[in-house]
Amino acid sequence: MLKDQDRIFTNLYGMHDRSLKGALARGHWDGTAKILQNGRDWIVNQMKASGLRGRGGAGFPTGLKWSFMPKESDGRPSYLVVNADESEPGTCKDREIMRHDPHTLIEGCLIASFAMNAHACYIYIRGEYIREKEALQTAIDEAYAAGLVGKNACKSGWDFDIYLHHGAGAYICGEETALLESLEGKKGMPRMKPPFPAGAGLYGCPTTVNNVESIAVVPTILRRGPEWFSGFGRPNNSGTKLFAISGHVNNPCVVEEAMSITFEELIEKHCGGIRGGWDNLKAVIPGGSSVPCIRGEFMREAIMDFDYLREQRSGLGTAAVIVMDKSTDMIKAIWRLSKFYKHESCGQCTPCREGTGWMMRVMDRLVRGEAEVEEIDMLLDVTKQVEGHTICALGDAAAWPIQGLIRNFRDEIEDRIKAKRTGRVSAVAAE
Ligand code: L3W
Ligand code: SF4
Repeated sequence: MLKDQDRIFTNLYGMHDRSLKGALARGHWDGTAKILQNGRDWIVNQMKASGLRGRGGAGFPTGLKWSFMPKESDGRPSYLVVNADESEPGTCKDREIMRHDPHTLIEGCLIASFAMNAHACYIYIRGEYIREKEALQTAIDEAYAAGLVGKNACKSGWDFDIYLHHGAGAYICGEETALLESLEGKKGMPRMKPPFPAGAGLYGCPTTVNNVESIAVVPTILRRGPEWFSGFGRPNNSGTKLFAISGHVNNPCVVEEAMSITFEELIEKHCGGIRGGWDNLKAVIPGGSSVPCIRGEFMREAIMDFDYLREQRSGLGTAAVIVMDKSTDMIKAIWRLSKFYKHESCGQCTPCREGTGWMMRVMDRLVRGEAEVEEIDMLLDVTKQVEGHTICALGDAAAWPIQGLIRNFRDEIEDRIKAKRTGRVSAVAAE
């Protein structure tokens, strides 16, 4: 369990002054130039030693990702791009950082950019995040006025500029290469990988794309040491982590905890328990809408980290924990996600463009019980044909929740079809 003194995002609790004055009082921007003086290799090695894995959903090791960037310029500039296009249903952790602790993020941008030899950083913020954009821009302006960024940032001798780019509300622009296309002024359509952004990213230049939380934890890790950070959680799953808990808990919240905390402890300590008690828990989506659900009875002892949840055929994803009690119509819940992914598909590759439509239309019928039982396996087969056969991960994200539904709640789907056929229940209307 995380003690208060080990929290990185202290301003998420109590929400005091988020201005530069407040940030300085909380210890941000303290000795930043000295951190830079340790040099690029030192910073990258510290990040590797901390064990930080990317907080945007994929969990790719951050220090390793930074080490892919060229050490010497080949004439092309290098860039850091911060992915603040937080759009995964259930996910609202980066929003809290930008609202209440924006200077932590900006200081992280400076250090990370320096470590990767980038003089410029772009923060791509979700279109709907208006107040967060304002908070962040105010903080950026304060940092420029105080000489913390800009020419000779923090009197380190390093010139560094930071730009805020406001997106237009498309989920797909959170995919890193679609985000780069969008930044370049084009339609947000994912690129084939490889090449990865480290080789050819923004304007064809070496680029690292990192999630807001991944960058915002950097200054504290470097101040307190990688051993401190890696001391939380299990090996390969280290650090503190923001969890966004929504749904049928008594007190939904965003909270920072030690990685690998059990689900029960997370819910009891921060959310006042499950609505109606633990016996009323039906299912949990532990990592944002892209990952499959897990049945409630397997969740109580679940360890909230990348490796454990992967072993349960789900994932930590963005750590957006969606809790559903027994009042939930699981078929309808997953149908709603299918509708979302169909709407958000950019349409450039056939398995996703056609597959998301197919899946949604079958889900439409399942939700009303108007399908044949055989269609359940047919739908599963379609998800397998989409999964792994698309340009970006949106295809997988559309397939996985349905696979989780069929794996865990096939009985519910079959019961609805049978009940509809015998006229025992009226159809559940799909709105
Ligand atoms: C160089 C290599 N770089 C991988 C880099 C790559 C990327 C990172 C992870 O999707 C997931 C997705 C969502 N050389 C590299 C390399 N990289 N191999 O590492 O890459 P990847 O492909 O594993 O994942 P991704 O495309 O970044 C992210 C899932 O997260 N998700 C979250 C979605 C939504 C949000 C949000 O709203 N904030 O994140 C939840 O599960 O489905 O599977 O940087 O370039 N050999
Ligand atoms: Fe676009 Fe879907 Fe293909 Fe991704 S998988 S590139 S969202 S059509």
